Amino acid sequence: MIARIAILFVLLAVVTASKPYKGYKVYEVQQKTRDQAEFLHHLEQSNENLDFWHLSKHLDNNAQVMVPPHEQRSFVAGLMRNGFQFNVLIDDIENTNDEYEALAPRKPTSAEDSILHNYLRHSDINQYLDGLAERYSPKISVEQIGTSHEGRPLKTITINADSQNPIIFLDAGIHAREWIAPATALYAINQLVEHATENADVLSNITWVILPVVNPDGYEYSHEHDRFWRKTRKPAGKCIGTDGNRNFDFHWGEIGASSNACSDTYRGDAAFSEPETQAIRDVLLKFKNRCKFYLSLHSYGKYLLYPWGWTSDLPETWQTIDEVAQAGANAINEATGTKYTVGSSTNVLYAASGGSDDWALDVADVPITIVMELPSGGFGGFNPPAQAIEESVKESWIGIKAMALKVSQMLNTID
Ligand code: 0X9
Ligand code: ZN
Repeated sequence: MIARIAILFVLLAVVTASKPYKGYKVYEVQQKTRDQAEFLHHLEQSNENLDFWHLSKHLDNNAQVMVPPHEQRSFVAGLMRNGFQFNVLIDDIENTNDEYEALAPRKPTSAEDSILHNYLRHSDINQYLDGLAERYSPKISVEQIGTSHEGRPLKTITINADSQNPIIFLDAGIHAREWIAPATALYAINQLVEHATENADVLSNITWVILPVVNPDGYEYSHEHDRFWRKTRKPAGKCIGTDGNRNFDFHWGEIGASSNACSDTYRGDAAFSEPETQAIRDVLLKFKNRCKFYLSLHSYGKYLLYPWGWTSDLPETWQTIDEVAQAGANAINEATGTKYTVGSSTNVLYAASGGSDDWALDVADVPITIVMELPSGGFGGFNPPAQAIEESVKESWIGIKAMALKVSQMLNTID
């Protein structure tokens, strides 16, 4: 009996423990030639154990790769054989996790304080939305637009719910580990609802619909079990999860989207196989013709990206989209000096098909669709430490607001 209880405890510990990252290193790799860029691209596609935190096809734009201990020798040997210059950016990820935890956030004094200094959990985020809807009804409303695989409610907040304005749809957190994205969406909500007078210029003729956490199962999993989890959590073959941003039904399963269920960029068993991507599909189709701007928040890299992600060709209307993205980049640059790179995702980053931005432009007829890759974290990586959330979200909001303003000024000319 005692033995059985002991086994149960061991099993429970294994099931609930966080994934250890002892000895995992992050390498920064310089790509100087086309051949070197090709080599890295091939590695990314072929070795699911290597986690490319950052990879751009542009020469001189360094790649950042997290490598588990058992792969490090062969990874380094491959780099040396191919004449790469590289350095170790993070020597042991586990230590940075400890450093993060040591920087424990202080006790929040209000909801706003909490948003600025903590990565809120999904239930707290939904509670914040529900509270706003109660306080500010009928201007503010909260709808459940779907349910995640594990049963979490996918809630949008609508700001100016009592008017029929053109819509800006903002989402965040399709990739679980990019916590700064939901934090930024929450700050946008806070500004638009609780500081409406200061933001009147982007509220006078626009209705905002915001989904702050697209992938709550993955988000919670990245808090509880594996800090670098990216995908959804629905089992797929012998592995778990689909990359939501490869799961949309537009050139689904083509370039840059893996058919291997264990890959971090798994496209899914079929287009829209995930309840989370279905929810975005349904809400954007419901607002077809009314939604004028779809902005999807990711991290990291300081990019403002627009379609196409499936080809290096540009959409016919790319100049209009570019104008909006440039307005965001310029506003941020003027305010803080931070420089964003603007362009089509295939041309400035890499080709990846099945993305929500491409689908929204082509199928849901949203005239302006942009992916904002927010800045990276303090130690390099996806998220700033909690202490730096405030600075990050405030800077990003300047760019989001400038893009919204540009769209609101264009409403007569875009359709
Ligand atoms: O690869 C992605 O899904 C995005 N980058 S991330 O590092 N956050 O994963 C970029 C998506 C750009 N859009 C398309 N490729 N459609
Ligand atoms: Zn992402």
